Amino acid sequence: MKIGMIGHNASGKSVTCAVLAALFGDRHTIIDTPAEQVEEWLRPGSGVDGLILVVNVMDGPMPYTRKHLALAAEAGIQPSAVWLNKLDVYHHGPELLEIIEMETRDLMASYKLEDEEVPCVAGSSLKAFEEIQARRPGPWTAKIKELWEKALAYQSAGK
Ligand SMILES: Nc1nc2c(ncn2[C@@H]2O[C@H](COP(=O)(O)OP(=O)(O)OP(=O)(O)O)[C@@H](O)[C@H]2O)c(=O)[nH]1
Ligand SMILES: [Mg+2]
Repeated sequence: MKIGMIGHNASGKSVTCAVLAALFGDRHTIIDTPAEQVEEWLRPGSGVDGLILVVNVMDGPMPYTRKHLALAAEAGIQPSAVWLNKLDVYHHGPELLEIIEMETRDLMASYKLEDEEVPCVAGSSLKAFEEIQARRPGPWTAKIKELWEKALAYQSAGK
């Protein structure tokens, strides 16, 4: 499976990619570029099977979130999952988290991408990275595994 990382600058694509590569990289290829370079590979006929959209929970959707979803829609590639990242530094209530999720889904819908059924998981790639480095996978690693499993399940359901 060839999966691309999309999302605004500094949302955590590269850290997320590092964690996913450490956990699942033996069986899958993950494409990660700086936000500005996503348009170089997110094109029709790119051979990318799926996308993981990373959103920083402290910011919500940002300009490159929008731009990458527009590119995804043009390329006809549906995001396979949304990762609400940096939950470790998020100290607001669950209501605000729901609003960020809703805003992200609304944005996908505005580009005529599927929105309601797309799995959305909140967690922290940096914390997962630290757990893996320390060889002590824990709750943060479990969250990113959940993201990946849900993304693959959504994709294999033929979305
Ligand atoms: N607190 C916290 N920081 C994080 C987390 N994930 C990433 N970061 C930090 O956020 C910054 C940006 O992370 P990157 O992974 O480089 O972001 P990116 O989306 O690849 O950014 P571009 O390549 O510029 O588009 C780095 O300083 C990371 O260490 C997280 O879960 N929690
Ligand atoms: Mg990066």
